[in-house]
Amino acid sequence: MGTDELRSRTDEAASMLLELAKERSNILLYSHNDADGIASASILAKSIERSGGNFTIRVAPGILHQRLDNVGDYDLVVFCGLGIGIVSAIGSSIHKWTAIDHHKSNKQDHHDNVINSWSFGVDGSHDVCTSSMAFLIARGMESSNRDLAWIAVVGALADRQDESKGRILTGINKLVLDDAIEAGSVSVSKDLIMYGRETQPIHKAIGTTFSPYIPGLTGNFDACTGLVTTAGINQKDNGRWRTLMDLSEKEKETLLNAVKPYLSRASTSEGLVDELFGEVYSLVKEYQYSSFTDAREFGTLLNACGRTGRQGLGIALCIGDRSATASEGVEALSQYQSALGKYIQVILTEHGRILERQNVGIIVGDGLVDENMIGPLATILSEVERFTKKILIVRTSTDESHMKCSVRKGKGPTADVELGPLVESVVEQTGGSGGGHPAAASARIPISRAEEFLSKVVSKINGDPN
Ligand SMILES: [Mn+2]
Repeated sequence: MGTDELRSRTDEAASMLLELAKERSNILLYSHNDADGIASASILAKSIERSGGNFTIRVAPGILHQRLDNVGDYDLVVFCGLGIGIVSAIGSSIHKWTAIDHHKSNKQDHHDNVINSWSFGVDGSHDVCTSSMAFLIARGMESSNRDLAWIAVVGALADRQDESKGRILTGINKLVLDDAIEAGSVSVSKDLIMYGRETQPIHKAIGTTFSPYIPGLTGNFDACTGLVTTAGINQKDNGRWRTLMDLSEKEKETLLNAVKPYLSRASTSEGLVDELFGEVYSLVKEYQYSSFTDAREFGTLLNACGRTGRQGLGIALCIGDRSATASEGVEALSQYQSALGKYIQVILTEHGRILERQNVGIIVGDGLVDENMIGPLATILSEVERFTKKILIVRTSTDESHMKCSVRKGKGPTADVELGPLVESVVEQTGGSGGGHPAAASARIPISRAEEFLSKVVSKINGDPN
């Protein structure tokens, strides 16, 4: 089992898709609403269209809460990254379907139609994501679809598959990256990795860097301005704000050295500095100095679209007419960033928002956090120093009498558990739905069972087998 077997399955899926597309079939792409899901649907949609087929895209907040109505009318349904539970959710309503995924489950590979990387022994946390699998299928349909590889690179980075040293892409993601480079759409270099590398004033780039979270600087633009000034770096050039891209190598080194002491305040500082410098991926066909040129920033943009109900915009940014959508994309991005910033500020300052239970931190987002935003919020909070050695649960209430929560491992050494399978097993006892990856999971639980769910998760994390 391994990459070759996985690839032969994606090749099989490619042949099926190609055949159906050539028959002008109607294909439904049913995708997760995160950046990886939007990227997957975009890649497959474009490939189907090029081969003559018709596609419809539907985007959902995950298998956890899917509405599988009116899916039987299509010749084929492709589920992208919707997670565990798909087989039972489908029942007998669809005659032809396939699913690609990289979520980790207790009951993997129980259906021939599910292509899940873990079933092939391929690490779905680092080496492959849904969009890189979608790209393998696209590439299998027609080798000329190689020009879509950049979209999968964006999906992989947005899914944080670049957590190895030097922030590199590995495994199948690396194969996809090589295709993107050969297609002339991505170039790789080494640089400071901060948010808005090409677009933001330097102090803003530091202040909006959430990965890693820099204590004292993230979210604190005044401190960032002070730091840049003290380091002797000019913030402006002829009245124009300089960006990280404009800095000389010497200035970048100076800046990194100035940031280092802040990182060492974090209890898990070791290795954090490494995360601020590494491979950066530029989308060379995009307008320079826009939010579209840095592949990580593009990924944030897709997440912003997905999490704020603008999935169509995200897809259009990947494969549609850019001129009509660019400014709308930038607007979505800024709303998304400011919502996250507000949530973090309230959570860290308002009494009662953080509950500590042994080595688990519970963040109460009820009445504050939009249910679609808790995934990205949990990811950012897991980088905050206070939670780095903990497992973090971010919860919020939904308007349909449910509690939705996202569970993350903090940066430091945490309890040795696999969160996706753990959440899945608790959901079996409490009702609701849930699952995910070893270091990131989510669930949706009837509000009446929420406390029971949380205490079961906490005790399992702390080693209680029941
Ligand atoms: Mn994914």
